Formats: sequence, structure tokens, C-alpha cells
Amino acid sequence: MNVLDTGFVKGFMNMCEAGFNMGWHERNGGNLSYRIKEEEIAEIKDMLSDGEWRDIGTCVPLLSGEYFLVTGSGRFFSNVKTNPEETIGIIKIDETGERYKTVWGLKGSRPTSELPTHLMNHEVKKKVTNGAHRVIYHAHTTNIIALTFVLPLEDSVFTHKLWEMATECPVVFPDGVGVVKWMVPGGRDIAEATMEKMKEYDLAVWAHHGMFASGPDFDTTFGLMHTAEKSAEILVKVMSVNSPMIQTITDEDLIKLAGEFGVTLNEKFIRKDGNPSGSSRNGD
Ligand code: 2HA
Ligand code: ZN
Repeated sequence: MNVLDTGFVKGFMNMCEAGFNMGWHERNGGNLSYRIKEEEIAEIKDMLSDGEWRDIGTCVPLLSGEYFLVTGSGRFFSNVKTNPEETIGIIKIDETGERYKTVWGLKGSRPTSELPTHLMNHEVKKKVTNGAHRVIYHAHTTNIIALTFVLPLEDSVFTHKLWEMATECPVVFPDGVGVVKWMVPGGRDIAEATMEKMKEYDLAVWAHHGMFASGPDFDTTFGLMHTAEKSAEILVKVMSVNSPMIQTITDEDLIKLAGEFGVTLNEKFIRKDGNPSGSSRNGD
């Protein structure tokens, strides 16, 4: 079977296009990776070639022998649809979890510069979801980035604000979101900090940079990114209209909502004093 005809490659490429259309992937911004299922790789075994082993820059032993579809370093999401073999590719992890080789695509390129973060997130998510999560997505989401300049960089603040700004949010991400302070991207340190957040959450904010999302499939992961970014956009608008917030979704409302939708909200983000969460001034 031709690699480009497989469902997972088509889904991956559609997600790249959808992200670009949202305005989250200026130039070569953002990256995407997918942990390929055994039966999916079996279908295209004949199409794979043998590349050179290279260092990942971190160690992911739980992913040894796994195959990933990834975006390329320096490649633009806008070009994935027309130039897939240059912009995306399949890599295999060696048995130590320290090296990878390219077995398809990525012509003239390498995997994303954020490969350490992607793989460390995959490793922790594979463990905590019993293999259910397969997609890791990094996007430069404008409104979340804007908020990282004006809100304290705390999990509790971002989670509560995003929950409060759109009724869908507590249902879509009941565990909350993590926040990673500004760090140099592309290396092991930021990968470790992000992986720590991903043990508990499916979303991690990177201050002044963007977000990482994890999920079982392309739609769910994209939807998670989209839902959080939309809530951030609402908060930016509320903070911009220069008019005090005179009503909101209270913590009592959040608890009722969770009951109705059968989700368990991470209780450390529910305010114990019973004060309505948004009773204060505009957006703070
Ligand atoms: O791929 O988004 O974080 C470019 C980036 C680095
Ligand atoms: Zn980035």
C-alpha cells in the first residue's frame, strides 16, 4: 500500500492543514507527531527504507521499536498538503530508546526540532493512558500566548480562567492544564518540564510560545487545542472591552456542570471558599 493512501497519513495531513488554517503555524511554527499502530505499519512495510541512526537528544526506552509519523524540522505546515514527502516522515526508535532513523519521507530534512518533547510526552502518555494516546501536537496559539504575558504562570490560574470562559471547557479538559514557564525550546530541559505536566494533564501551555496537546486521535487532540484556544480568545476579548465582568460561571456552576456531564473536575482547581470565581474585576 502507498504510504500516502493510508488513513493515518491522510488524517495527519488533514490536521496540519486545519492547524495552518487556524493561523497557528506561521512559517515553520508548530509540529505534530503520531505513534503508529502495529497494523498500520505492517500495511506499508514494503515502502519503508533503511536510514541512518541518529541521537534523539533524550532517552525514551518505553518507545523502543515504535514508529512515529512526524513533521520535519524547518518545514512549513502550509506545505504538507502539496509536498508531503519533504515535509513529513516516518521514524523508528531503536531498542535503547536513544536513537531514531528515518524510514520514509523527510527528504532533505530531519524530524521536528521539538522531537525530545514529542517523544517524552508520548512516553509518559503511553504509560498513563495504557497506550490509548497516540497524538502529540504543538501549536502557536495566539490568544493563549497573549495571556501568558498578563496572567500568573500557574496551572490553577490558567485552568480556572479557561474553565470559566466557556461552558465546554470543564467538560473537555476536566483535569485542567499545566503551565511551563518560558524556557529555550528544542531541548531536553523543556521536554522534561512539559513531560512532568503531561503526567497529569492533556494540555501544557508554553509561556510566550504556544501549547502542547495530547490525545488518542487527530480529531480529539485538535479539538482540545481548539477548545482551549477559543476560551483564551474569549478571555482576551473580555479583558479588552474595558468593562467589568458582572456575571460569570461560578464554581458552584462548574460542579453542577461536571455532575450533569459525568466528568470529575480536578478538585485542586475548585475554590474552597465558595466565592464565585469571576466576581472580581475584569478578567483578573
Ligand atoms: O517547529 O514551533 O517550537 C518550530 C517550533 C519550535
Ligand atoms: Zn513552537
